[in-house]
Amino acid sequence: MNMINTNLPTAELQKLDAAHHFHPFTDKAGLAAKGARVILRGEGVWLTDSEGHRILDGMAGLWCVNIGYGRKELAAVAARQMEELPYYNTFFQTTHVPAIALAAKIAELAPGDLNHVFFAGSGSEANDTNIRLVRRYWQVKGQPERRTIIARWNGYHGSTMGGGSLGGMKPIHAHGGMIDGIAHIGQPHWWAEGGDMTPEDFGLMRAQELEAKILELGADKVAAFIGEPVQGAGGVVIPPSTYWPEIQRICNKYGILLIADEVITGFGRTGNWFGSQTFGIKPHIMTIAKGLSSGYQPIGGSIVCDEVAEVVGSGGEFFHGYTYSGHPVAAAVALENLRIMQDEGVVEHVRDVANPYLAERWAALADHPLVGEAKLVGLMGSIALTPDKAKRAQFASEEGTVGFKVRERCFANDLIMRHVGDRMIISPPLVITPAEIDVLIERARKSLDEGYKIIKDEGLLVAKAG
Ligand code: PXG
Repeated sequence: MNMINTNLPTAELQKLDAAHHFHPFTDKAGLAAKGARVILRGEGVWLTDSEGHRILDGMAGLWCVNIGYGRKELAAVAARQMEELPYYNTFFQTTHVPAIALAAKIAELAPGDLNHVFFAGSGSEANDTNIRLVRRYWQVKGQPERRTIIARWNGYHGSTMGGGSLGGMKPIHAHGGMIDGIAHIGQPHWWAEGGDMTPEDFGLMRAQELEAKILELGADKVAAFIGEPVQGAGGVVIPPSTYWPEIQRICNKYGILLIADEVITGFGRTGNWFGSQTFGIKPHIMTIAKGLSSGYQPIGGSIVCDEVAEVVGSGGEFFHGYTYSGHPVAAAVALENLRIMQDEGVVEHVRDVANPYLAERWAALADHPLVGEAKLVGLMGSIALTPDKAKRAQFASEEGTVGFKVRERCFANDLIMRHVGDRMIISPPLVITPAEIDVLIERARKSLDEGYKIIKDEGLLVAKAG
């Protein structure tokens, strides 16, 4: 098959897929036995698969298709750019118009003095850039010992060796190890780990782990702290209100660089252009990707503040970069995506229309017998499934067993709502309308009802001891 042939029967596509396509984060043998779902096309918040199902994409692809599928303006810009200049690099004292224009636009949108953009092809690459950038910063400042980066358990920063090491996902560390000079502290996940504390006290306590870790390592050894304003892949963990102000205070106190990983929270997801604005964070560096191009092209980057850019820039050549840093087609498409977001008021739509409408309906799901809490910020939400709400109990079954069963019902009901362990998560395209939110909620409730029945019938509605 050397052309894209969508007329092949599903079973044949699945067979070829199983034979030759090695999927990310997938049990290869398990998928081969079952067959992958084949997605053919998208329009707005809707996907169509090879069996003709019309699926509401409650995850915006992988948290990225912020302006929705099928925007022809982006295809037109890509075609035009490919004809004019499909590729040129930004090494060797060279530049091109799409990279210039996109960097300037990002600097205009980013808060404060985040004025300098180092481009990458993805969020993982951008975080690898950040590791080298903050270590180089301290070298140029004459403190080369300052190289450890502190991150959080259950954070996600990508799956390259650098990004995977910054992330706090033990199964990723287990496959191939970690790079050196990374340390982890606890996450601000009150529902799962807060015990008898109030969310505010717990948030403060978790933030203070940063100070304890800095003192343990020695402040003169610590380069930076990195965190997602809201943990996405970790299960949409919205931190208590006390958390980020305390993290900021500690970073300021010890002069530690603060990196906000905005790969998911950037470009409107939380109802502001950046999650840092929603949570009052003032980072030195932001990691961006995903919503930058609404996923229409692979592009990411690091937005760097004046001081860090000046220091690193004063140290001679910075030995870092990617063939596709500032790729002209990706940059042109990202620029058009941002133009649409601004012209159509997509961030305002999230803040003034979609979030208020969804917030009310999402919160109402907490009435469901299987649901402990239903949280939402902007258009990223999570539901904690539990056998006992009052105790915030976990299930006795292996973590994720129940979540997987509910996700299977979502798939059967043509809703993409993911599970992370026993949490259900959503992150729909930012352009979702109130009528589409009604469909999302209706399908989510139906899936929870069906899942609840299955879980009861299978004897899984049992709390873990302790
Ligand atoms: N940082 C954050 C906060 C992310 O969410 C990355 C970095 C890495 O970006 P790239 O473009 O290299 O993938 C991400 C990516 C999931 C899932 O299962 C989440 C991501 C990627 C793949 C799966 O929720 N986030």
